[in-house]
Amino acid sequence: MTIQNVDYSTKIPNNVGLTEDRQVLRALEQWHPGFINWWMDMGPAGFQEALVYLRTAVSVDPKGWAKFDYVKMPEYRWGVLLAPQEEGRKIPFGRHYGEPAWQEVPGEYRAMLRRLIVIQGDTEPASVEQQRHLGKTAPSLYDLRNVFQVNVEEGRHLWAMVYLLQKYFGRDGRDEAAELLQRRSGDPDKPRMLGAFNEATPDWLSFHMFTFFTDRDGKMQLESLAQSGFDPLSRTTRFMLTEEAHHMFVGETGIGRTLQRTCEAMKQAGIEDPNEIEKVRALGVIDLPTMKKKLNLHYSLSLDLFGSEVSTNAANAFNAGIKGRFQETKIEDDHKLENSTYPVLKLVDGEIKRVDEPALTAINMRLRDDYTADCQRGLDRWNKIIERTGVQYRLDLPHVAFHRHIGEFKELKATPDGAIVDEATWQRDHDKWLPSKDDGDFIQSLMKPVIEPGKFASWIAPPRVGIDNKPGDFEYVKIAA
Ligand code: BYC
Repeated sequence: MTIQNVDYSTKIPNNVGLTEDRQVLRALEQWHPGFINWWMDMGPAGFQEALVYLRTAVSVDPKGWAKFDYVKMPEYRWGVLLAPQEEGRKIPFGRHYGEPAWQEVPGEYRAMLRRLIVIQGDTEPASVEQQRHLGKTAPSLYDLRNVFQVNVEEGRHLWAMVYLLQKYFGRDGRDEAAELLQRRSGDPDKPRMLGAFNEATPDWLSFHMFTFFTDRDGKMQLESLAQSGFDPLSRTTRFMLTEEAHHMFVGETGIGRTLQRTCEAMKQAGIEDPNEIEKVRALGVIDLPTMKKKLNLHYSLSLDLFGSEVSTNAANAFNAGIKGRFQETKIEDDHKLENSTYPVLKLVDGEIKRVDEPALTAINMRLRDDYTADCQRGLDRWNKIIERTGVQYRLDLPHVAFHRHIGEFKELKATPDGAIVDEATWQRDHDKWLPSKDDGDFIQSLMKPVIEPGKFASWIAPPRVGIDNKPGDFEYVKIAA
């Protein structure tokens, strides 16, 4: 076995030499049935027997790492795949800057590392649980296949974190791995760990917003863990990022296609004003102001995933060399941040002001700023789609103080423009900024399944190209397998 090729001879495909690592192999094999039970209970409802045209990771070679074929989801080969080890890799930041990367867990950072790995691991099954009912209302077989692809890969990302727990954290790791299968998204007694992963994903617009905004938090967090001085975590997350790109593609193109369809329908019907909501809805498409409300919701929920703007947890993880910044190795500074500052938006005397904070404690804020810039680039592409149709409307990101539950602005009520308002105004107006019950009901009314190959629901345009370059009428999911 080379490091590039995946060993399929064991029950668990891997490129980490599991055959020779009997103890870890046994631990993973013991965990496997629980995972399958969880997948059957909490994975895509109603489609476990369907044949789905899925990609499976078969190598970690960037030039050809996946193969496509029809698979029943419970038979998907969830594997443990790490990016190849970089010879002589050094810790790229923090107080151990320049020392050789760790191949074992440094004792003093054990608890911190375990916590980060568990939090990362917890989000993966959570998202599968959140999305489990979407299959029943998929707008096409193409989209149906995409949600399942995302789901099986989130399952693999859970495996990736469970491997680290089982291999490097002994008994505690095994306990944590078991608990990852016990918490449930939205369960009042055993919720998932982070806020956004306990929210419902009630419809496909939410799913596409989630894969654009929340998977993009995933990208940023994985990018910072990919910098880690703990080499196995770095290598695992680097390979996860390869898969993650498709998830964000699903979100970005899903929203892009929805915008396209709405704008085309408006133009065809001669509707110039995007605020003529009832007229637009009567065309069987989702009006742009409702899409903006969903965007406000998912962006603000995702901002919460970056933790507090000023955080000693984040400073400690950076100092320790455990979690770095986005593209750490490309940043030109001392990578220790002992004397630098970073501007943070804070509430000062009732006003939102920019304040310089020690850069070390502002690590979350910096990552969040990088995230916002990345989101904005996606919005620019969406706005181009709208613009090309000739409809006069622009999407923008709400202010970071809007609708927050974590950090500096959690006690505050602010509009999407960042104006501070009192509780009464918020209560009166929040339906203008966030999806209301009526908006939800309307979107739900459009969520009718379309399962004929090559056909699409009224509210979404077909994709420009198929998955794996398949033709438009390709049968991505054989439902009655
Ligand atoms: N909800 O210093 P603080 C993905 C807690 S998504 C609930 O402000 P810190 C994916 C925090 O735990 C990426 N609790 O924040 C996407 C702490 O509690 P304790 C997932 C929260 O620690 C789509 C306290 O508040 N990966 O992969 O600097 C589909 C004070 O914490 C929240 C990661 O997040 C919240 N939103 O930063 C599938 C990476 N925020 O310990 C997958 C690993 C904070 O005092 N995690 N708290 O009880 C981390 O790096 C950090 O833990 C966080 C928080 C960025 C989440």
